[in-house]
Amino acid sequence: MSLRPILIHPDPRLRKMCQPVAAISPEIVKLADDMLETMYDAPGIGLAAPQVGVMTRLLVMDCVKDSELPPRPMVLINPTITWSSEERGTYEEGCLSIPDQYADVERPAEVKVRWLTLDGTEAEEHFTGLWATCVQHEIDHLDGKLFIDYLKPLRRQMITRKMEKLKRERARA
Ligand code: K2U
Ligand code: ZN
Repeated sequence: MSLRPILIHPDPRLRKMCQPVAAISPEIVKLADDMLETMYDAPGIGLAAPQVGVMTRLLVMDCVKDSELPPRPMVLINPTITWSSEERGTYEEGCLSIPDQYADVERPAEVKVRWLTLDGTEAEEHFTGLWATCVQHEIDHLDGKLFIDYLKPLRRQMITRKMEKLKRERARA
């Protein structure tokens, strides 16, 4: 397993529509492994393949936050949302590609998602709470969408300017 560098917004690779996974190859298995390690190290509760520069429809998540409970690492390949609740919920979201910026985002409170697991079987689950927020946030990444796209233009622009400054400073370091 190895840590992968996480791309920081703005980056054109974070704005691409990702391609479906065609076959579950050893490279895909290693990518999922590395993404889980990178997510836990960040730390985060979700991570999408474009965030580590791989433009494919794969995401990982583990929204178990209580350290007393066993972790629940999940790998979702070619995920699709098959149902969204009318009811909506608001959560203060962050993003590992937009460090230290948080804003309230409203989304459907519950979603049903279908995906392919690493062993090639179909799965479907009804997500609620933080899991629902996280899986929608990650699937947005696969479509080149970021949580700041739900904010007003001025707020989005301010955050983008801050990230451009951060990248300039990191480049100098
Ligand atoms: O995709 C990512 O960048 C990881 C996101 C996933 C996420 C964002 C918003 C809401 C839920 C999940 C986070 O950066 S992981 C860090 C985090 C942890 C707990 C709550 C919010 C964000
Ligand atoms: Zn994100």
